[in-house]
Amino acid sequence: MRTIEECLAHAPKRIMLCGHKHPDGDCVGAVMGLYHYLNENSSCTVVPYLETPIESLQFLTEGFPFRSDDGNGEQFDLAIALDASDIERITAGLAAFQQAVEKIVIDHHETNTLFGDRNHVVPDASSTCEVLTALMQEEKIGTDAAAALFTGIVCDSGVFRYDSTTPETLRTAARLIGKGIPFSWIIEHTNVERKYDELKIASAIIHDSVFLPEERFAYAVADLDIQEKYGVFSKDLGNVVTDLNSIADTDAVLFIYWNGERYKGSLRSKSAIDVAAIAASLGGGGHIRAAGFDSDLAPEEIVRAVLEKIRAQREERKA
Ligand SMILES: [Mn+2]
Repeated sequence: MRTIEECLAHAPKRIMLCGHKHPDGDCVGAVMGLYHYLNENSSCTVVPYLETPIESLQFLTEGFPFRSDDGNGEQFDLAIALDASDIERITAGLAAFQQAVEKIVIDHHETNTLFGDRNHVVPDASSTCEVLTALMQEEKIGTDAAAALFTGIVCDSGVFRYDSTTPETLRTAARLIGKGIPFSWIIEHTNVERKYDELKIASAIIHDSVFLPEERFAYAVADLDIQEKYGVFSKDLGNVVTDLNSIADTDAVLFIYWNGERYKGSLRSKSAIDVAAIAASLGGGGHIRAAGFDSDLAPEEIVRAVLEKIRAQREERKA
């Protein structure tokens, strides 16, 4: 696929867009970015499906009619799934996606299962928003679309710090900045600012974290007790793993938190360790430098399993 306009080859009248559960900046940015692009440049009815995003991303959805149900009974000529590596990852709009006449998948996850009739997956791209922008005609991108797409790129590239950032990522971001978007506000609001209570619980979790210098590894656990003590729950703990990853002399970090049903593990690495492989071995997935999984194991067992995998990767590298 070379252009978004190719998606419209069968002249759809009703289009639905969807992303994945617990939508991150790239997911919300892609769904809303494509929503604005199609709305402004086609005569189609476009319905974005998204779970309600976290507060720092709500500036992208506020005032726009997105839907969070599964869309059962809704008929669409075309469905486009964005940033979802697997159909199992779709929640909002899932039924509408499955019932659609034509299904297209646009993504950047190497692990994408290619569940569309047409699949456009670029595993080397920093973000789905980068993939999507490349498919758009620059002159047709308005400021609302540009702000959404830029948000996705900065969120998934860690503001251009991850090695998924390429010259093309920066060129794409530059073109979007050229649309006159408040780019420094977007970076600050989505990647720097934190709620006071979130910062307090993060400090407490880091205070009790464990750093193993000889393993170049650190981990922390947020069980239900600490979440209740601070009144901050799993969906607002997303930054803690980034805090852990800022510890010097670590190659990989692990943050384990109770999400109300199970423990979730969130992994980050700076170099040397492929955390996507570790997450996959524990039933999850993600990228080389950022990955996650759900687990029925106790936190100490999760730590043990992850440490074993890290050691194995080091051994393999030496061999
Ligand atoms: Mn993404």
